[in-house]
Amino acid sequence: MTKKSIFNPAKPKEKVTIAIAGADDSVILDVVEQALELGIADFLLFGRAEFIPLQSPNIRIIATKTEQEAAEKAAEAVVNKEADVLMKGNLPTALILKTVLKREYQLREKDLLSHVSVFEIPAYGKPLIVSDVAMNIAPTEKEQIQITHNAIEVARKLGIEKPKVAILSAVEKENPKMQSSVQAAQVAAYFKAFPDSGASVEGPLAFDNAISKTAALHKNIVGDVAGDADILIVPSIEAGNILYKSLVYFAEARVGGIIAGVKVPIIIASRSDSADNKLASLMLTVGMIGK
Ligand code: COD
Repeated sequence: MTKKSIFNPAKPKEKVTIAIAGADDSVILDVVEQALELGIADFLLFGRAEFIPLQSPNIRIIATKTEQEAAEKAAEAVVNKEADVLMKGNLPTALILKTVLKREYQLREKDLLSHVSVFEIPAYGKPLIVSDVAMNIAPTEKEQIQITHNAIEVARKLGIEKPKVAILSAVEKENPKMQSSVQAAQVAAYFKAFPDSGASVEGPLAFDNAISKTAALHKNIVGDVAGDADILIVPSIEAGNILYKSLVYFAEARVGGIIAGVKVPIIIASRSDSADNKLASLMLTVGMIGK
């Protein structure tokens, strides 16, 4: 981990308490032990107690019988302010998302919640934010606009003052036969007419033109964003999920994942993510608290 890493924040002024839904998992327990060693958090661990063989004055284990019960009790812990952060452990993403969306918990802050991934990729000189790879399945134009707003807000909290946002498709010119390219143009047009958005938004852009100046110049694409994006907005969960996993498996990326648009910090890492990437999600979230 480099000193400048976004996953290596200063210790929070006050220690936070993290409620983990589905802590009965060896990778999650590894993350908990590392976080305890770093002294960055206390934990409430929800899951099958017989699979949580940890003892520490900084953790409390709450035995639950089903994944549903673990998700609900952990969510209730943040709702009741016994914990500051909710983290998904070893249970399906859709289950924790459905729980978070329950109206009685009143955890929604924005009309649309979205998943935001923050990558550190050795081959890219700065953090790269990608959304939405895990929550909104096939966003409409209106939803993609809110996903973009949510991602811009996260970028700001990370200190990127005027983020450069690429709305991705497979091409850089609108093609009426390719819906994602038409929608990308509409989303980009919306932001161009919205000068207070605090971001430069362009689309459609293909992936290479968004992140490589050489590729952009080769196609004579000029503009703030082309080749230098801070944020990539993907057209669908499938495209986003494949990009996420390609970056992790082929490009040695570290990644942290959170839900944006909610009142409390929520950490959602993929179940197959390594302990290191789950710890990255935790550090990212702790680093953004209070910003
Ligand atoms: N933001 C705010 N409200 C929402 C959102 C959202 N993103 N999604 C749904 N809602 C609201 C709806 O307006 C409605 O009031 C209520 O929640 C239920 O809506 P449904 O029936 O469409 O939603 P669910 O509960 O069936 O599904 C919501 C999920 C987020 C679970 C669903 O979209 C989903 O399964 N997403 C993919 C999750 C996944 O499998 N990820 C894995 C990839 S790693």
